[in-house]
Amino acid sequence: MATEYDLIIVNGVVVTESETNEYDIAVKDEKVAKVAPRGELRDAKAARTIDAEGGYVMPGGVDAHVHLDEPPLFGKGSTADNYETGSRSAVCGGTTTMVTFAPQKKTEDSLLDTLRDTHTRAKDTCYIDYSFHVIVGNPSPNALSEFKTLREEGISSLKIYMTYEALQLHDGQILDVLLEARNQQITTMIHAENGQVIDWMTAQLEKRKLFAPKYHGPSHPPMAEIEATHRAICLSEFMDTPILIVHVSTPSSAAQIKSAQDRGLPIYAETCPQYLFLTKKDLDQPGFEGAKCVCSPPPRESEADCDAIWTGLENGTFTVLSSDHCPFRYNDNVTGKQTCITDEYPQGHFKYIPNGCPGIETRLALTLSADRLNVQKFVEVTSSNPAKLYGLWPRKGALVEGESDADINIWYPPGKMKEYTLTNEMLHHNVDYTPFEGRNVKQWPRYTILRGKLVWDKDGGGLLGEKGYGRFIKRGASALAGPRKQGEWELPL
Ligand code: DUC
Ligand code: ZN
Ligand code: ZN
Repeated sequence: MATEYDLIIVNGVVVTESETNEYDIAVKDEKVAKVAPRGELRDAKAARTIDAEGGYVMPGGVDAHVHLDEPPLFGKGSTADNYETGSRSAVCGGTTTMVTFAPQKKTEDSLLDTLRDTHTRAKDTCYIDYSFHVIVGNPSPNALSEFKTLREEGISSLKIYMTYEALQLHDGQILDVLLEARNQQITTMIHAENGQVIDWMTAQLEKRKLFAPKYHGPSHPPMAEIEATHRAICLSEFMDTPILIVHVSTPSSAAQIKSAQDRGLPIYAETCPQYLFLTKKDLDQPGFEGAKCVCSPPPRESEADCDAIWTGLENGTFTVLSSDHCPFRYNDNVTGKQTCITDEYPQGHFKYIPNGCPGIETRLALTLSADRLNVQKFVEVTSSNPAKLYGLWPRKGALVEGESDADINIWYPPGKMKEYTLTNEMLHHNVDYTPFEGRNVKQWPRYTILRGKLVWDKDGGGLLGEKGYGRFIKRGASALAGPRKQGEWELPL
């Protein structure tokens, strides 16, 4: 007799952002075909059955902030992971969809050329499904005119920067971008740090000959983020269009975001594991070691800051928890962290350290192992909300019969996984360190399924997926960040 289903997952505790229940799941033709009360599929025929043994069964992770195969933009080096190694690392940590960046430089006039180039880099090399946000480095009239085509090409979000010489936009340019994004229902992500404050603080530190990695922290003071967050909210309110403030690190920025949300403004926010697990201490390591944790914004002062960021996840201030995987090798003076070690600065100079940390593989396991978020909230911020926010839902981030791709993580049942200490050797990226070395891990995806195919089996061969199985996914408008009002923006007179 022909099999009815390709795969059945039995004895799991299914967790979505809206419920936790004992369900079995049947998969057919890459899709979730049935979600039924436990035992109801017992007579169904399937090519394969996986016994979840009481472990959590969740939608696969959606990581909506990932840098792969990028040129130098954030300091001197270029990213260590390409689409192959980055997506390989992702799948081994339970992430089944990623949204990476297609960066337009200031010297370039077209976003469509950037998009084409990024497609070429990703094509046939990904282990997981993917899409791109465009980074708008030059909002020229031509680039703005291309927003409409971007939407047609399935790109419904972009990122802009309020800092970095190579990318920083001034407020008039930000308004240009927000206006056109509003017209085309594109969600604008904003890196909110005041570039001039950072430059000024950097000059103060240089005058005092303070170059060590730990001075990256004071060169990016909380005030630079707080001021830029406030300005971004004001610009968004003025333009009456949604924004998403990326990688928020300070409690005061989170408080401003919450108060804007409480006023009904469409302000969304993201945080990252760096701001939950790392502090200033991690930047203040012997020798050059602190460079491993140089990212922007930097890890903040104390555990109390991390605690406030966890609270922001719990109370809904943060819509999404992304990795901001921005990988640079440590022992590498050509493209990595040590490019800043030169004849002029034999110990290195913090301002040239490429900004970014790897984390695409550790995001889910570290966050779940921390036991801070309830499991539905965990699914919401790591999978469902990124899918909703960026126009992928319910195809991704959900387990809806007939609609969702069968992207599924099955976690270890209680007591089945031995706790261990994370080391970089366990990971699958092309980076020679993890900023989370030595952290305690109590959970890891045991099985990961992508469009019905078993791509990760931790105890049965590890990586089973294949390079090139990942597909580009065209995205629609955001299901969360819709326009507040329909119609043209009206000049306030
Ligand atoms: N911003 C990012 O989004 N990623 C890495 C560096 C940065 O500043
Ligand atoms: Zn950024
Ligand atoms: Zn980033």
